[in-house]
Amino acid sequence: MPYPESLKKLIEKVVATRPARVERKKNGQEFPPLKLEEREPVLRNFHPDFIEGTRRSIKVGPSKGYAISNEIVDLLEAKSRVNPYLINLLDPDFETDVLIIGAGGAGTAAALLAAQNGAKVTIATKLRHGDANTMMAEGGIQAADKVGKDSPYYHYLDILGGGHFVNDPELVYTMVKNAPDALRWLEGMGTSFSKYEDGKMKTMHGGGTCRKRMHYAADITGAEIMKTIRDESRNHEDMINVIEFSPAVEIALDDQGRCAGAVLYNLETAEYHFVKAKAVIIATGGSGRLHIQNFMTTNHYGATADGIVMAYRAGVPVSFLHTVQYHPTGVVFPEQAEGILITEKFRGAGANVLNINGEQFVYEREPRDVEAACIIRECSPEGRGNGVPTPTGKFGVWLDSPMIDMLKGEGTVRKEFPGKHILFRRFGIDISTEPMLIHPTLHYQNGGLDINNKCETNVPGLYAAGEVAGGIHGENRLMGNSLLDVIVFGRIAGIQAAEYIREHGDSGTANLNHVKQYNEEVEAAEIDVDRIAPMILPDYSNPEVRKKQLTKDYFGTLL
Ligand code: MEZ
Repeated sequence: MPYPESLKKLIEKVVATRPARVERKKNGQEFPPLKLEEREPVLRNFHPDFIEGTRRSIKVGPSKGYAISNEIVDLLEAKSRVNPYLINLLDPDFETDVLIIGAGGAGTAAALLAAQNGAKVTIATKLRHGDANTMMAEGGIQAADKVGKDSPYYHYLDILGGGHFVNDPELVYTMVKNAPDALRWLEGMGTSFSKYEDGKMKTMHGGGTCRKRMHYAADITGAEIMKTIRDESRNHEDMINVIEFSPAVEIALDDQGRCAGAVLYNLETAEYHFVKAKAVIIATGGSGRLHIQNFMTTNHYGATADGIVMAYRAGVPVSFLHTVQYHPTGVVFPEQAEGILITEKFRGAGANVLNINGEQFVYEREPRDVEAACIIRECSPEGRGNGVPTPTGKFGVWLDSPMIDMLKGEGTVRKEFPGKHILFRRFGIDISTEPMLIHPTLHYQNGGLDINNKCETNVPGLYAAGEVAGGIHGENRLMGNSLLDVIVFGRIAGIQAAEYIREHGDSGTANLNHVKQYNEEVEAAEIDVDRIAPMILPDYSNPEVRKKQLTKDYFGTLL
């Protein structure tokens, strides 16, 4: 749907202020970033993490007492999908060395390295291989690879600053140190990064970075990386077997408390299967599809926190889940594309963020949580009330993409942002001449399962990598560090799981005793036990229709 007349009228205000804003930028006169002491009150008053009543303490399990989003607690305080007394684990349907749960960036990188280190791998995935947030990541991957101009030291400091200095320093150190190598690994396998004519990789700034170290493949970096590593895993079919449409629903342990495999649910046949494994890597990604606080999301349909639920029941604590990342720029109009990510790279390339009067109100490269809070403040009636109303009564602000062509030459938007240019063109909007209407959108699970820098959890033989793990990004992740995280820690998890197997051999007889105990703990805590988890897929059906579908009459009308 193109912009209606009401929005076209408001765009005139953006056009009116544009020449002066472009001129200021060309002269290096940036809108002033907030001082550290100015950030805090905006976050406290406008970031969704701080809204009263949106978190509660978990009543059961290893992180009992920890207050996190209600939507995640609902899943942790739920019963298993399977009856642990009825599932037979003595006769496995599949056996493997390493079972990897999740087939996005972290899972696939882990598979490649586990196989390279001699392990037979089975990947079990909810949807298809590559249906994951990695595929949807746009803007880039950070790596301090410019000797003399940048160093992992500066990258480390940026990450700590962005994460409010509470990140796990060992994990941050491991990630930045391995970043240049991870980039070389991807390039060596054929990932096609954007380059200058002389072959040097293009790099950009992201919010909160002191150096240009964001490497990218136009605005489809995640898809390019995912395609490369998925293809590479297909080249090793003798070592890597992929089971699609089969999400894991419970981890199995052996009599010594070691990880021994997982129960899968076949979405096509509705049957349960047991995969016996010597080690398991959880790489199930995040939880955007829980729509925390009813936010729209950038995430793929399978992002429902399944890995957290399963590992938590098996005894793995969680941390940093009290913060959630809302990406500052998600589509708010046209509504058909609601929530879809508009990469931070637009702001890195110079696009201003503007209110209903066409005025800039925030420096465009604040760390994500600060940028998102400033946009919410601008839109909200309790804040400044300067949001742009959409035809259905939502609010957003403008992201002035046409500035980029004025700053960097005509055709830049089309060339550097082909994904978004095509998307908006489908709706009759040309983002090289018209701004985009945006609002913060639920993007990333900052926290997750506790791991160390070998991706080990506290359960022997159970590893976690990627968005499902917590600690690396502290309370706020910076752009380009999630693609890096999945590659660096995916690779480490693969290597470590293969090594664990060499040392420990086969797992013992598998059981679901921990699930029985967890169900009992949930009952003892007198929690309303109607809910079951993992969720597997979000349910967008109308609740009224859903209720009706359960009645005999409804089936009568269909027959
Ligand atoms: O790391 C991200 O989340 C990222 C690169 C997103 C984006 O804005 O493109």
